[in-house]
Amino acid sequence: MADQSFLNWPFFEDKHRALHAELESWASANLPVDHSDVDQACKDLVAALGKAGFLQHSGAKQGEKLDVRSLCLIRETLARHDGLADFAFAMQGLGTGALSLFGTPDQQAWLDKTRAGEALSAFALSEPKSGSDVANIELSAEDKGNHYVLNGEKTWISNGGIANVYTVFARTGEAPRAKGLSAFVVPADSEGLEIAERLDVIAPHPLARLKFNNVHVPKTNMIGEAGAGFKIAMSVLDVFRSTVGAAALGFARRALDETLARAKSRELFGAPLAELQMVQGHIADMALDVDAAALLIYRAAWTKDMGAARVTREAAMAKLYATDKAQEVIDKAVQIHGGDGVRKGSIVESLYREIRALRIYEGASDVQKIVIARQTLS
Ligand code: COS
Repeated sequence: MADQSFLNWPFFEDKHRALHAELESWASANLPVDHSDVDQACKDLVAALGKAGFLQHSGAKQGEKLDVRSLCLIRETLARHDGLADFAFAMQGLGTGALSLFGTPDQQAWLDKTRAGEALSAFALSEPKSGSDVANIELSAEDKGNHYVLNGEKTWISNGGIANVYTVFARTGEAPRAKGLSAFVVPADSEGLEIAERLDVIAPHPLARLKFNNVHVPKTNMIGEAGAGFKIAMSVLDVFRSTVGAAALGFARRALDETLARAKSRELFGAPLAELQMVQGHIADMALDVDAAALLIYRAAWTKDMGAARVTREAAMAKLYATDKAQEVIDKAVQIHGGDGVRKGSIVESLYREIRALRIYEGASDVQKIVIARQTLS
């Protein structure tokens, strides 16, 4: 069992400790799931997480508030048990984040379904020519009076192909670059919205390139105001970037756990690995990185929950540090496992593949450095 002493840190309340205990017991009984069909596995996971009540935390209707500490605790715990379960939970939150923060009551009706596990959601921001450079979005939304017409492409869209609803960021053209974007809620069955390509990656999950061919979207589906799309996207990422760090932390804790078990049980040169000082050096580094990442993540989450208008700097620090350090922690775990560490299907081998994308999506490590530097200089 992973170290739980962090739950006594002052960032947490009793409700968080109760949530953690409930989820830990659910995850121990239900995870990991079979990953051989990731589409079906994600649909099943969303249904199960919805039924068990955990998806209630993934969104917030008017009068409610997203609790970032709960989101982080859930992602950390799920990731420790099963990366795909974390993914399924995370997408329900990211995909509806703009609705939780800026949606009208009518638009928020989607949350009833996504939080019950009856609909899947996706966040459609990236395009072939705008991954890190969000202000360069080209997908156009033309104002036609009572509706908009969307044309263009989105790519690297997680849950693409299985989502029931997409949050789509498009160019409405009020001004150049960042000030000319708007956000829309677009049902997956909208005419003209097609899955152009399914994308396969080293730790598979549902992922696709989408094409919008004259997709008609009612004006009432615009989230927030025309031209506010960039700030809406950034506000959503301010909440969810800390949770990406939390998922990385879950992977790192699992890698540390596996390493401790290995170091205590495997003998080398007539004694357990754990007695070798070089192994102890690695374990010290791993434990330190895990605790430091947890401090940054829950600092960011707590700051947001306490009412900070923006946690751009805190969230960027949490994501950057936790994901980069988790990669190092897992690499050490692989090293200490020797041949077993690179054997297909071993736990540390799958962690090694799972962690890599977290240093890229929702703002690559390099982008987080830009964000931190700008915030520090301002
Ligand atoms: N919250 C609210 N507003 C924000 C904000 C935030 N976190 N970040 C920026 N803004 C505002 C700025 O204040 C600025 O508004 P004003 O001109 O009124 O001051 C506006 O948005 C434009 O910001 P900025 O000039 O910083 O935009 P840039 O084009 O330089 O882009 C980066 C900034 C690179 C940080 C942004 O494009 C980014 O985060 N890229 C990574 C995208 C990403 O995460 N992609 C993954 C997709 S999801 S898998």
